Amino acid sequence: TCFFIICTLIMLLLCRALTIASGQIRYSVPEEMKKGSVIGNVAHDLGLDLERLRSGRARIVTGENAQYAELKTDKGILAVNERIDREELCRDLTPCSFSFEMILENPIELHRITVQVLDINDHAPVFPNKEKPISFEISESAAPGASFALQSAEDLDEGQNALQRYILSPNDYFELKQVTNQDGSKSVKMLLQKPLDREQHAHLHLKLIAVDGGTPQKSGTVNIDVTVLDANDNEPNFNQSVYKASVPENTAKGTSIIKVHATDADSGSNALITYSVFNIKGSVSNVFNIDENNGLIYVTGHIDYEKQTKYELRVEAKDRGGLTGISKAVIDVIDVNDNAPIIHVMSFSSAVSEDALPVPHSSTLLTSRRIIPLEFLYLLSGHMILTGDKMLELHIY
Ligand SMILES: *[C@@H]1O[C@H](CO)[C@@H](O)[C@H](O)[C@H]1NC(C)=O
Ligand SMILES: [Ca+2]
Ligand SMILES: [Ca+2]
Ligand SMILES: [Ca+2]
Ligand SMILES: [Ca+2]
Repeated sequence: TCFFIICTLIMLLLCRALTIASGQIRYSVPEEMKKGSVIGNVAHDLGLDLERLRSGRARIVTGENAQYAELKTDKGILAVNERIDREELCRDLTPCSFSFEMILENPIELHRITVQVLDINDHAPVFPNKEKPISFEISESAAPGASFALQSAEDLDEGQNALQRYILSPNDYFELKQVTNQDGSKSVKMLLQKPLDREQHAHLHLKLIAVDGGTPQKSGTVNIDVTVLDANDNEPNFNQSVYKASVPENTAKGTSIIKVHATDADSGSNALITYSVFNIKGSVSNVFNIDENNGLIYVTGHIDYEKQTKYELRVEAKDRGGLTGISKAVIDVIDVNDNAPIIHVMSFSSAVSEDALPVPHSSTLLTSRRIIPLEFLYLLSGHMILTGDKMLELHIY
C-alpha cells in the first residue's frame, strides 16, 4: 500500500491540473470533544454522494495531525478520532488548526481539509509555587505609594479564556496596580494606600486572585503574607498620672516605697523601658532613687520630717528608641517622734527633791517643738527626765 500511495502521490502531482480537486474546506471544532463527535459533513460539503465515497475509496492520506480526524465513508462525515487538546497542539499559536488531504480514486480527486480547533476554557489561571505564600516584611513607617511586585499567574487558554485580571482580597492597606509591560506581558503589583500600624495589625493575610474571562470563569489564588515591622512610634505610658505613697521619716536606706509601671506598645528594643526619677519640689535631692529596670522607688538618703514633709518626684520612662513618658510620684513623710523636746525652764528657784511630784503649771515655762505631757515630767536633782522611752536633754537657765 505504501508503494501504491507513493505512486498515487506522484500521479497526483503530475495530474494535478487534471484533478477536479476543489479548494479547501474549513471546519471548526472545539477542543476536547469526545471521539466520534462530528466535525463536518464532507459528502454534503463536497457535493459527493455516499456511493462515490465508497467506490472512490475515499480516505485521508496526508497531514501532520491527520490522526485527529476520521473519515466515516458510510455516513460521509468527518469525526473526531482522538482527543484534541488545543493547548498541546498549538501552545501559543492562534488561531489553532490542522490540515490534511482527502483522496478519492477513479477519477482521482484531492481535497484539502482544514480543521480549526476552538479553545474551551479548560485551564484556570495558575500561580507558580502557589502553595508557598508571597511574603513581605514591610516597616510600619513605609510611606503610602510604596509598591511591591507580585507574582504573575499563567492561563494556557487563549483570548477571553486566558488571564484577564487580578483581584486582591478586601483590605484596608493595599490596592493592586496592573501593568502591561513593553513585551505585552502583564504584571501586577501592590501599592500601599495608607500607613501600616504594627500595633494594630502585625500580620496581614491577603489573597491574590487571578481570573480569566471564560464562562464559567476560572480563577487561581495565592496567599500574600505581610509581616509589619515595628517602628518606634509609641512612647512609654505610665498606668497612673500620679503615684502616691507615704514613708515614715528615718526609714532605712534601701527600703522600697512604691512601684511605678509604664508600658510601651511597640516591640523589641522600641518597647524596652528604663526608669529614672528627678526631684521637682524640695531642695533635698538624693533622698529617693528608682530601679531603672523594675520601677521600684526606694530610699537612698535621710528622710527627715523636720526638714521636708513631702517629696514630689518626676518619674520618667524612656524606651531604647529615645521616646519618653512621664509621671509623678508624691511621697508624704510621716512624722515619727524622734526629736527630744528642747525645754527651756524659764525660772528655777530651788533644788527639787528626788521624789518631787510633777510640776503642775510648768507648761508655760517650757518651749518645745513638741508638747510634752507634763505627767511625764519630773524634776530630779537638777535634771529633767522624761519617763517613757526617751531621755530628754534639759537646759536650765
Ligand atoms: C499599674 O501596673 C502595675 C504593674 O502591672 C499594677 O500592679 C497596678 O495595679 C497598675 N495600676 C493601675 C492603676 O492600673
Ligand atoms: Ca482559562
Ligand atoms: Ca483551552
Ligand atoms: Ca516605643
Ligand atoms: Ca510601633
